[in-house]
Order: sequence, then structure tokens, then C-alpha cells
Amino acid sequence: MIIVLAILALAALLAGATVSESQLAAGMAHTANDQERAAWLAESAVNRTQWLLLQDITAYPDRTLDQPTTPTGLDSRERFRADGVAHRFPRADGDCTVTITDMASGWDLNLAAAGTAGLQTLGDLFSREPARREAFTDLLDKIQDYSDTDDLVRRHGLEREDYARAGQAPLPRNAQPQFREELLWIPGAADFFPADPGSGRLPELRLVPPPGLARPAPSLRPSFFTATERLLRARLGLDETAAKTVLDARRRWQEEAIPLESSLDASLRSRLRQEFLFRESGYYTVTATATAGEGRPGRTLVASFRADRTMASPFLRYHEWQWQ
Ligand SMILES: [Ca+2]
Repeated sequence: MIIVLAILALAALLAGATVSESQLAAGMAHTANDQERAAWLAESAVNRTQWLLLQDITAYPDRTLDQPTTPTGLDSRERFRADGVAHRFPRADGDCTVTITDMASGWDLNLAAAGTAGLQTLGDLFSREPARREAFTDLLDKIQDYSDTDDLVRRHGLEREDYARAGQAPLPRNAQPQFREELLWIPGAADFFPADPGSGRLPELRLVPPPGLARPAPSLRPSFFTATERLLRARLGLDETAAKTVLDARRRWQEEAIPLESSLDASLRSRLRQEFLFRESGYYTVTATATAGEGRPGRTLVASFRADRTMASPFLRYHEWQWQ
């Protein structure tokens, strides 16, 4: 009797396990299916946005970004510009939101042109934190050693032997970084340049294009529409409250088409225009986030490229093609 009951209990357990396993497999298949669909939607939205952008450039050759756009009168076309405004591409089988921003964003990491001079302004933010300021200055030595061609160690720098001891051979590159995120290989860099948790990208630094592709001129001011709170504070000497006011004004520009004139005083607007770019550089970053339906898993695709209406070579070669 006991044996029979034990066998029955075991059979029930096995059946339960089989059912939950098949439910798990079905759930995983659903998730994989949703993610696959979201990926197709995101890729398709990036492609579509490239052509809509090109159409916009052709229809409106003046690429200054002085005012938000609202479809008015006879011209009811939705504008596609590097202003960070969200565009929705709803579909029966999912949903995708796309933003276009300028690739000329953030601090420039073109060390060949200006060494670490471009990064110095970030150090100014730590003027009231001597230890952090010192750590940042030390990091600048490490960044220079990493990219200069010699093996001479700066005061707080690191060269080949130091990296080898830390198990990071064959670093340093001893040449210009070939991609932006390799900065994170330098000890201490992640403390000052936090990576985006979803993608691992370093959005506060300007993208380093693959070899052979042109880049926005290092002298080009960073785009206003991607400026982070830190970049606003560093370039304008603002405190946190003033930087938040600027970010709020930008959000109203992007979401409600309210001009900056309505949110910020004239002197601050004039300083913003001196320090930030209010026109397109011709290099774009398109971010497309798609889901197969509300509350379902999604994918994000970030693609950067140069585009102009001449469609001159190398038209649409990607500086970045990054999945999240
Ligand atoms: Ca070196």
C-alpha cells in the first residue's frame, strides 16, 4: 500500500514538473518571439527614419534648431530633426518610439587634436571636492598615457608594465581610441564616466567613428539637445538648480513645443547659444525602442551615421549600430 502511494506521489510530482517545464518553455518562446519582433520593428523604424530625415533635409535645407516645430496651416508634415523629439510609429503588431539626436554630443574624446583639454571642464565640477578633483586629474594622466605613443609614465599615469601587472595586457593602446567605450579599460575611468546601464554606452562622450569614417569637427560645440546636467553645469558654470531649469525648459521644447524664450531669460539663452550647438552637424544618432505590445519585452537599436541631401559617398555608412 505504502509503495503504491509512493509511486502515485512520484507520478504526480513528475507530471507537475513536466507541466511547469512546458509552461516555462512556452513562456521563453513567447519572450524570444516578442524580442525578435521588437528587433524587426526597431530596425525597420531606424531605416524609415533615415529616409524621413533625408526628406526633411531636402524640404527644409535650413538646419538650425531655433524653434520647436508644430505642424501648422498648409504644412502639416511631421518634422524629423536632431532635436530629441519623440516620434511614434504605431503598428498593429507592436509599437516603436524613435528619437533623432546629434552625434556631435558630449565631451569630445579626440585626444589627437586637443589632448585631454576638452575634458578639463568636467574637473571644474569637483572644485569643492578636493579628493575627487585630484582623482580626476590623475585620471587625465592615465588617459594621456593610454593614447600617447610612448611608454614614458606620467606622474599618475599607467603604461605597458602597469597594465601587464594588472592582467590587462596588451593595453594601453598607445594610439587614439578606436571606439569610445574603451575608455572604461582605463582604471578609474568608470568612476567619472558612468556607462548607460542598459547599453554600456558612454553617452556623455562624443562617439569615436570606426577607422576611415569622418567625424564632426572637434571644435564643434556639443548639441544642446543631448546635453546632460553635468555638461550644462560644466560649460555654463551653473549650479544644479539652474541646470535643472534648463533641462525642464528643453523637455517643454521637446514635448510641448514651448520655445525656450518662454522658459528661460535672455542672458541664459544667450550663454546657451555660445556654448551649445543649435543647428545640426550633419551627423545623426537615431534611437528606436520597440515592443511587440504593451508590457511586453522590447529591444532598442541605436544607429549613428552622417547624412546630407547630396547623398554623397560614404552615404549611410554606420558609425554605430548598437542593440540593447
Ligand atoms: Ca603611452
